[in-house]
Amino acid sequence: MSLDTLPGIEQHSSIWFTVKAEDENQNRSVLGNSPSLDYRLAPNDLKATPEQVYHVNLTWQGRKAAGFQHYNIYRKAGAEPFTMITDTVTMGAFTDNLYDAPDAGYQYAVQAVYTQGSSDSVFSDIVDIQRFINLMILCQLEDTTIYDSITFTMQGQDTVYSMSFNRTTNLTGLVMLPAVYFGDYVINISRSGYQSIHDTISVTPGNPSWSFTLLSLTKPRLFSGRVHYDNNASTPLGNIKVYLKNLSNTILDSTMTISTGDFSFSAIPGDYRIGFKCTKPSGGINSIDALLILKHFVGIDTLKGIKLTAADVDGSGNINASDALITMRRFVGLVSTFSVGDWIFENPLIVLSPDENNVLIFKGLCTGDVNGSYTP
Ligand SMILES: [Ca+2]
Ligand SMILES: [Ca+2]
Repeated sequence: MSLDTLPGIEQHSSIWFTVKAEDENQNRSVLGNSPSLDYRLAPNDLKATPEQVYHVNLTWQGRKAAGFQHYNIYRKAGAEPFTMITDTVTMGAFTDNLYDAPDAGYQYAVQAVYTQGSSDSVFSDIVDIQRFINLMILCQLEDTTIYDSITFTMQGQDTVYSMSFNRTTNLTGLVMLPAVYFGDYVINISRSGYQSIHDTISVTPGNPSWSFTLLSLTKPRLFSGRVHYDNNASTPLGNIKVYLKNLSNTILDSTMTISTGDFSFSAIPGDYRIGFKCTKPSGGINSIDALLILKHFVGIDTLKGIKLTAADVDGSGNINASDALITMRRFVGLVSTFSVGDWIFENPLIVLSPDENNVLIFKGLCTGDVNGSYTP
């Protein structure tokens, strides 16, 4: 029989039993001896529900019998034994905070404590708490197998754990980070002489290992370019001289374009400018160019880019009727040169980085040929 089903049992803390025998003629014996037991009603229906990352909500049915004092609540993580986490709860609910506890399968037990002793325990299902992963991050350096002295920082973007890590690698380049909370992290990896990595990574349950390679800033890289005339056909400008310059305009290297207008330099990453020298004859200058320059001056039309530069044939720094007039005079042969020279080229800032190998395109144009009518 189940004591819990006896009517009114909850008001009692002890129960006595006695036996009286009865035969088929309904003759009854005297009462037998009368043993008793302490009755300590146990809680039941314990439910454990994870909530908001690191909480577990516990609820149970508290059928308190007489003499009830409080509940004892126990917790076990994985294969560890149960340990008591509180003995002050008197209602049928409790929220456990696992913020600082490791990931594990957690199980709970609750027992009611009475003046005469404790009830049996009721157990919850196991609640799996998974928030962290052990990360292994390999930081490598280009062109070597010794990866020491790399600075690695990682900053969590969440507001739950907001973890941050700061490490310097040894020869292996390995950064081992235990118990990293799942989420997005900003990472910075740097070492003197190498291009820093600034990135965001998402730490997820399936991604325990990452690797990054810092590229050398002292290793020469191939820089490729192509130069063409700024006409509709984009005519390649072959056999013209190309200079690699630093930002102080010092020539560092020079080469010649091939027939396709292509050229290349090998240089360490940094900021550069490219200069061109073209000895091809000028061409394409006529009255249409002079008119376009005049239209630009009066605001009817607008020249852009290198064509705008090509319109300032007197090098005054602005474009006006004087440029149009000089262009016309050149066309009709009254002058044979421009003070600024016959050729102009684009001259953008070149940022040579270790990880980009794009072919940069440059345009050239004859001074005064603002409609790009020439085919050199
Ligand atoms: Ca001018
Ligand atoms: Ca022209």
